Amino acid sequence: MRSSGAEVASGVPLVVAEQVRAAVADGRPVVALESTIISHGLPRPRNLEVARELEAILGDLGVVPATVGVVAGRPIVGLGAEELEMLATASDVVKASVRELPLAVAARRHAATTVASTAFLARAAGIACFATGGIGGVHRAAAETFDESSDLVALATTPVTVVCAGVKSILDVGATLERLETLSVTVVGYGTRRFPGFYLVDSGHELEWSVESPQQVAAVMAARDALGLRSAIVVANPVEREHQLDPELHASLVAEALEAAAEAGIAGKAVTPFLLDHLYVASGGASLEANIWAVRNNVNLAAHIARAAAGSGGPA
Ligand code: PSU
Ligand code: MN
Repeated sequence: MRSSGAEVASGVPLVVAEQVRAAVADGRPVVALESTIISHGLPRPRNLEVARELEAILGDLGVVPATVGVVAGRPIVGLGAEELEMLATASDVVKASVRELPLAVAARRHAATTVASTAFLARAAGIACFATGGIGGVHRAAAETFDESSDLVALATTPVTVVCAGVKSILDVGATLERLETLSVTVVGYGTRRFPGFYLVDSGHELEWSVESPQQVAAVMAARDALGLRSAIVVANPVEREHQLDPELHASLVAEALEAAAEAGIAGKAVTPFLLDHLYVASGGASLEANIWAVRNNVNLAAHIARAAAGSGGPA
């Protein structure tokens, strides 16, 4: 069942799955999930299994999953099983950040949404909480290429809470943290004052603030809203130590992947999928396992945050 009760803007109906619409209307917990990680970030057929598993983790915790994507030009919040399968298996799925949304909608294309476009569409559907693996940020050669993810801009202007394991470690983590500061994006460590490194527990960068419980995150969200701020809250949640990639292996893999990308002349939005795939192949699949563990961990925490924010999270 579909409802078009929300609109991105007049004329572009945002398709919100009925169970998502009802949960938002009733103030029950909902967590949004992105689809770029499914279509472009994870190898097939594991991508579809993971997409389904993430929805199941939420469901088991009493939270309504809302995976976001664009199917035949229709932006959907709460993809159905067939739509999810299509975005995971079709060969003509474009990677759509915010600026590609109008193109994908007008051309009636299938599109996977990034952190930026997922946050935008989720917020339009009234969803405040969102889980992913790692957010985009400043690429290492940004001083020459100007390559910065538009995730940063979206986080500056979209009042959602994004649970992530840091930024992708293929990026310039320090520069990304500086940009998040410039853009007034609230960043808080979950149970740590070390900014996590996506595949790693610790990126080597410090955080000034940490929280210890979902209830504390919910309190920060409430304060942000009470202050009338429109920026995102990034909850940096480290992968469990037993699931992290070996830090030494990680360092050599990333250096190798960056070299391969430069040699192959990869640029623009193809950079992230190329590097992730290179890491996957070069690590014999180990990077994939760490990636999946990080996402699971984030989805689990996002569920508890959404429950706390909805007032069903139990005692503080
Ligand atoms: N992290 C991953 N896999 C991914 C991404 C992040 O482990 O596929 C995706 C997210 O959708 C993120 C996007 O929003 O990459 C950023 O891409 P870019 O750097 O081109 O903005
Ligand atoms: Mn880019």
